[in-house]
Amino acid sequence: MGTENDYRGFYGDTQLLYDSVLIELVSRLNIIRKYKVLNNERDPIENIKTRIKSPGSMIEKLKSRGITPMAENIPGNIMDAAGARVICTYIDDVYEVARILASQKDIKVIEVKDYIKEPKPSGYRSYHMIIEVPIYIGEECRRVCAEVQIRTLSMDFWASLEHQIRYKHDIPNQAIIASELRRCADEVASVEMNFLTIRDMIAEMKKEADNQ
Ligand code: 0O2
Repeated sequence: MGTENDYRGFYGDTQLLYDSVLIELVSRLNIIRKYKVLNNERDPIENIKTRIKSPGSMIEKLKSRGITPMAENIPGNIMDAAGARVICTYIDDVYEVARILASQKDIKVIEVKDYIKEPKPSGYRSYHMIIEVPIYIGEECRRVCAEVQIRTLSMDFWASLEHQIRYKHDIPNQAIIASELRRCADEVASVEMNFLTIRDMIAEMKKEADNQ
């Protein structure tokens, strides 16, 4: 984790682009929440986190692509310098938030990776979008890319723990741990489906009771 000065030192003027695109994204997501609640629907979002890729990770990423690790080489080459993680309550909320964002006419969807339909070999589940968003820097309109990771509480629970464990390199038998983590991912996904079924059962019971 770099300090604010590390970020400023590395990102220079591009930092304003990434700070701004994240402000814009969070604002659009919060408007989705308000609009849902005003329409007597559930707020689909539990919380939103944002980050600008750490200078260390960004330098590694640029080098791995054979690009000189300088801030001016980021826009146009790297699309996940700015990232928002949107934690939703249920799986259907994930797809609803993604659908609404993609439907906004001035947003261009560059890439979608649906690791919910096709989880990663690690067991990781999440819906990833790279989108291009217009932002105004003073009078000038710039189109800036950002990565949006949308996932449920349970997907985030698994990913956060797995991320912590994965960075402990003194694990003697990686294969066993990887297989255990995949098993946990399957169990978490199954519990999540049970919650969804219970939610739908309650809604059905309520509808029947209201009709009587
Ligand atoms: P950071 O900065 O810590 O978020 P690409 O970015 O396209 O070159 P890749 O791997 O194809 O590389 O991108 P992908 O699959 O969209 O995933 C990128 C991000 O997803 C990662 O960011 C993680 O945040 C998350 N992620 C992907 N796989 C896993 C996983 O197995 N476990 C967990 N916990 N998270 C995962 P970075 O790159 O790590 O950087």
